[in-house]
Order: sequence, then C-alpha cells, then structure tokens
Amino acid sequence: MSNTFKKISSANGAILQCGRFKLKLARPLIMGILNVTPDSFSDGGCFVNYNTAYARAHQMIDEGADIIDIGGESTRPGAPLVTLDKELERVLFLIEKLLNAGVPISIDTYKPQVMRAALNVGVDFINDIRGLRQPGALDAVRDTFCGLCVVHMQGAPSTMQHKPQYHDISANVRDFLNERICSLEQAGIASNRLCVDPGFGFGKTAQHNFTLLRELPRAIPTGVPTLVGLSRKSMIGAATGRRVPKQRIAGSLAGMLAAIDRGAAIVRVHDVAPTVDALKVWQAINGRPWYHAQSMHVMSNNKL
Ligand code: 7PJ
Repeated sequence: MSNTFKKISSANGAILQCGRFKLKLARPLIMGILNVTPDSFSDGGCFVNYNTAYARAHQMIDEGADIIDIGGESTRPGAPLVTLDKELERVLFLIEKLLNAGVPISIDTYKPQVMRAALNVGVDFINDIRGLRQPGALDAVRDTFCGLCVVHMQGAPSTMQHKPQYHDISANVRDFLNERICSLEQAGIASNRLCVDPGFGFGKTAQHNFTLLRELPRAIPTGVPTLVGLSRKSMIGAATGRRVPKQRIAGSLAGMLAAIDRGAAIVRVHDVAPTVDALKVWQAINGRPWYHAQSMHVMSNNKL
C-alpha cells in the first residue's frame, strides 16, 4: 500500500471541497462519465438525446456513482472541435436538471466560457484536461467553491498522439502538476478544492501510460487527491487486444485497482456497477468498510 493513499485517506480526515458538497475521501470515489457528444470514442452518440442522458446519469447514481462528469466535447485524438454554442446547448440544460440528483455534478471542459456558464447554473466541479491553462480559466473559477481537477496533457487533443516523447514521464507529469498546483494556489484557489490527474492517454503511448501507472506514486504530487481515468482507454486495448472499447471493462477494472493501490482517490469510469463491485472487494481485502454514496458527502454551507 503506498504512502500517498494513507496521506490522503480520511483516516486523517481528507475532504475535497466540491461546490455544494464536501466530499469525504474515506474510500475510493467513483466519477461516472456522461458524454453528451455524438463522437466520443467509446460511447459517442449514445447519450446525445437529453432524456437518454438524464436517464443514464440516474442509472449511474443508482449503481453507486459519487459524482457525475458531463462532457459536451469529445477529446478523442483527432476529434473535431465543437463550437461554444453547441457545447453550451448540450451541457447546461442537463446540468440544471441533474442538480437535484443528490451527488456533485462535474463538467469536463477546458473552455473558460463554458466554465463560467456551468458555474452560473450551479455546477459543483470542473474537470479540465488542459489543467486550467486557457487564458481566463483561473479567473472563471477563482471566486467560487467548485472542486477542480487539473489534468496532465502533452500537446493538444488534435495532435497529442503524434509521436509523444518523454525523458522521464513520471518526473515530467509530477513537475507539471506541481507547477499547476502552485499557480492555482498563487491565484488564491484553496488547495482543498484541488485534485490532480496524470492524464492517461493524453499525449502518451501505451508504453508511457503503463510506465506512468506503474510509477504513479512518483508521478503525483503529495497532499492533493489523485483522480485517474483509464476506463476503456486504448492502453487497455493495447494490453488485451480488445479493439472494441465496450469490451475493455475487465481490463479497465484491473488498471483501476492498480491505480487505487498506488494512491488514486477518485476513478473516472463508464461502467459504474462493475467498478463498485471491484472496489467493494478491494475494500474488503484491505479490511476497510464500504460507505454508500450518500454518506460520502456533506452539504457545504458556502455562500458566494
Ligand atoms: C479523462 C478526462 C481523464 C480526466 C477524458 C475518455 C477521454 N478527465 N476526460 N481524466 N479522459 N480528469 O473519457 O476516455 O483521463 S475524455
């Protein structure tokens, strides 16, 4: 068991400030992925329709998701860019409707305008694959209480998989994430709002991804919870030979448990029910209880 997990487990009361909620990190938390895009790599087109997306969110919550992460633009390598209006149209209405679902609602975006609009309707968490590096991103989130995820990505989605190179990937990722944490804290953002993500698949070959996963404790800064997204990704396809993303569930679970063992606190997944089962067994092996999603947060009384 890595030291990092001990440091951030709620044995010493770690809490992630997340908009209307304070999330307890007493067990690994599950972020369910809700892509409202026509072109995401593994579930593109499935949940574009509002009713389907709403039902899918509730299904994931019933299965045990602790957070729902809504994405309106595919970040699949080579995916076409989406206009601002289109992205807003896809996500804002859904966020509003899901705000009474009882769990924090997250938006997967790097666009400051989308962040502002989502925060205006009450989103709890901003998951930014560009690590809040777009001009205006820090200003958009500074005077709020939303949780934030800073992701490592080399390059930009359209070109990031074109021969990515690293001298020492874990050191590179850690230095990047440390720099972002410092910049955010200097901008006045409290560290209890932050989590970091090594960004599996973002400007990395399968070999890079597996090195990063193996060396995760060296790749992540201490003192901030780590979120990981491995679900159905091509690295799982590379190891299993499964070309169809929906057939990568078992492989994703193996990767997820390895990440938890190495200090990850939150997992971003498509397949909530199997993830809950795997994590329940993991907790039992380690002599730790399983807490129901509803007991993993308390409402926070923040007023802006
Ligand atoms: C990630 C993400 C990830 C975080 C995507 C996909 C591609 N956000 N958004 N971490 N991946 N924080 O769903 O596979 O790994 S989009």
